[in-house]
Amino acid sequence: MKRRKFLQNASLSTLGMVATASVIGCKNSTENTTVIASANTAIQPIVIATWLVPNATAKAWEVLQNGGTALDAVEQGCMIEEADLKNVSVGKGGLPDRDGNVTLDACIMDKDGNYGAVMCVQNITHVISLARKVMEKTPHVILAGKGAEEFGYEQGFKKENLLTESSKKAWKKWKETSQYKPIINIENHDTIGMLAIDSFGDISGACTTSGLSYKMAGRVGDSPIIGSGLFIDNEIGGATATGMGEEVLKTVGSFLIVELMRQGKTPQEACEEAVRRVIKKSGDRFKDFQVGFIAINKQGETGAYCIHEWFNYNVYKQGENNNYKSAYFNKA
Ligand code: SD4
Repeated sequence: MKRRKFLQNASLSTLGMVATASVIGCKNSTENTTVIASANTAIQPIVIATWLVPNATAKAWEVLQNGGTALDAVEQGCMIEEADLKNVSVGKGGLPDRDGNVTLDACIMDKDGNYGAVMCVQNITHVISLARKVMEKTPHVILAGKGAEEFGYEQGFKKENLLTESSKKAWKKWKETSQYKPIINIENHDTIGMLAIDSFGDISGACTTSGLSYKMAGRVGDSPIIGSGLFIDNEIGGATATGMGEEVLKTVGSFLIVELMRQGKTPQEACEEAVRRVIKKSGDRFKDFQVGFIAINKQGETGAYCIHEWFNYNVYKQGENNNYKSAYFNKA
């Protein structure tokens, strides 16, 4: 539950230009959302990431402060969660599939629209870096399973057992009933999607996950799929997703958000529209799953929206690392 805590009303004054404040209990979704207004001065570096990941955004911010690129920032930020054994949805310590194997998915996208991804990778913790290697060192954009792993070892990645004792214990407990039922906002949703703008004004993004816990062997969600789990267009902005990957995939949610921003929507409006599309397609099923999006545009404005309450996200901007509760659709 620790990961679910957030700053209920973060120090908005320190954020400077704040359009609408994050106020818990507001009925109106726009009132209930923090939107950092576009700066009328030069672009400020900014990092935004899904869920409560202050250490990850702090790392990314540090990279940006040292003059690093947004690409380096999102990679290094995500690596923090991949190495964190307490995060059971990302990297080492991730919950396994129903056969007890931890399989990781990740993707990364740079300012030039280059993209690299890996899926269903076992035994390598930093799959976000492996995805970057696919992007930079191969003629391909996606490597899966054994091939991705072999490529990783060739590139010097260490072979590791990703199943920790506590994840193994949780899996054994799950096996007692073997019931596969996605649960909203519990520990099977902590995928990190991260977007950053560097001091050059360029945008990059990354997304890394162990996917849904106790998934079928071979299952791949939205996180490593371009346009679904992540999309960046350096002219417009970027978006990334968390939650039920199957539903994000069917809406190509992150690409949709970037295209909506291209048409003039704010990041907040675009996230809200994407969530509404997911809901519309799902009929009544949306009541049983969570999807959340975050987005950023070229001006450094941010947005976030989700189906159900309690999705939260971190923003590091102007030296302040804050966590916000996302506005949400389902007020029932
Ligand atoms: C997936 N979208 O594999 C991921 C899971 C997730 O927070 O976001 N968890 O479907």
